[in-house]
Amino acid sequence: MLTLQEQTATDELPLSYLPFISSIKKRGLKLKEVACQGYPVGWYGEKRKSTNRMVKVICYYLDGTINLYMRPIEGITIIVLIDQMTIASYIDRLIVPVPKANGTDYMGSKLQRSSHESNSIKIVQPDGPSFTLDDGNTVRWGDWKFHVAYDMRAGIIISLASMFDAEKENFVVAYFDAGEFGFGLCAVELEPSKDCPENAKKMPNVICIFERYAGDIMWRHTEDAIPGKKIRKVRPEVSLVVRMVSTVGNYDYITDYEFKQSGTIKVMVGLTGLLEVRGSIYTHNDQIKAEVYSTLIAENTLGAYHDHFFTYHLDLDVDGHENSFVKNNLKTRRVINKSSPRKSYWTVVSETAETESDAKIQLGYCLIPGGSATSPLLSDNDYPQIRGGFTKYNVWVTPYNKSEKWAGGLYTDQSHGDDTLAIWSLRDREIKNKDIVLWYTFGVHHVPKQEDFPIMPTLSTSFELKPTNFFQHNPVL
Ligand SMILES: [Cu+2]
Repeated sequence: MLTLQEQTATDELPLSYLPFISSIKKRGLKLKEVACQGYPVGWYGEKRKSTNRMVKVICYYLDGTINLYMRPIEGITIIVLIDQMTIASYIDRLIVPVPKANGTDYMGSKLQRSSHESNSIKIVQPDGPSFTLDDGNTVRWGDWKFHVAYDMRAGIIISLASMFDAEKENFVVAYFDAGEFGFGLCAVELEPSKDCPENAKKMPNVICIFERYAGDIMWRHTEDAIPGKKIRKVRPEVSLVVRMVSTVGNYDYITDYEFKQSGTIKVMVGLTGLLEVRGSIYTHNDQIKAEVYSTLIAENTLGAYHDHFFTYHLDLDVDGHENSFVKNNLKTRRVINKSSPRKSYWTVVSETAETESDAKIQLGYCLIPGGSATSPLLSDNDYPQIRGGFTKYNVWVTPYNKSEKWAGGLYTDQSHGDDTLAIWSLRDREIKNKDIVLWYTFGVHHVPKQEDFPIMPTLSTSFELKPTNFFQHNPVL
């Protein structure tokens, strides 16, 4: 991974590099208003296996805004060798107008307070939170108990999650992969009462835990069929959230694990921060004749189409190590003899996956509100797709293997895609009644829009792990 120290050193390198200084002068820009940022170089099919750790550096222009990402300085390609901390290649190809600073700033003092702005809101728990944190890692809340850990690459790791039931306990382990920068490494300090509500408890600096009540109903019923009685019972939907925020350059990722009283674990990722844009000669859509694979989101500013995929490593040990993966399909059954006045019914057809290839499922569009199960739009032989081969299917199941921890491979930076979930699965191993790992991938095809400029409203995607015929009754009761 790229360490923070390496990133800082890389970002400063061009500012004292003579050819770069003259490129800035040539563009009529002020050097003191320039800020640079390193990005992974990727892999595009080069045969030679590079042992050099390197990054590509892109520079931006401040001069009147704090939102540097909206003002890329185009036409310059800088490659930095990290271990040597030197500029290995420098090319100044062409001059493109730098997008305007006007209207890009997001600091409060520069913005006029709108009269429509809403009053402040507070969530209070006069008796304090109802969860406890033992040894700094074990959370107990209602019938739930789980362990929260921090990992440099994965960020939050939830393990040994169990929900007390007279007979059953439910165990879960999850990892989050962010191989080039590290989600944990990029975790940022949370701002009280804003990143997390006022009733949140913070584990040192970066993880917060809080009870969420958003005014929703978990369960209710009014019973008036019993003569002389009027019964009403309502339970508010209160859940427990474990949250971390990672800032990777321009993007901010919010990761939530939400534990519900119904036994469900909801996993959510929110994308916000600032879009990565390219400078362009275009100021109006009419001028664009060639394919730009982008939206013109402001004058001289193109927001490129791109994807975000998130893969969760769910090492589920439900009631022990030996687990199987069962696909449930809903099928229409037609009534052919005259056994019923009805013409059709529908039923559930279950099949247990024997090997890894049986368990690959393309969900297409998932109906979980706020969630998306996206399929890749790139061709299978495209290099980013080879490296991210695990995005091809939304669901994969593998037998547990200690070395198969990260869907994108142990070493992601400049990887050639030879150590991914897609490759391991080619062995088509047996997964029935085994210690299995469920991999779930979801994502978004991000088509930038004008409203993503100059700051991006949070875009959330999620999935739920919901108990199904696991508890003998609704644990809410
Ligand atoms: Cu995006």
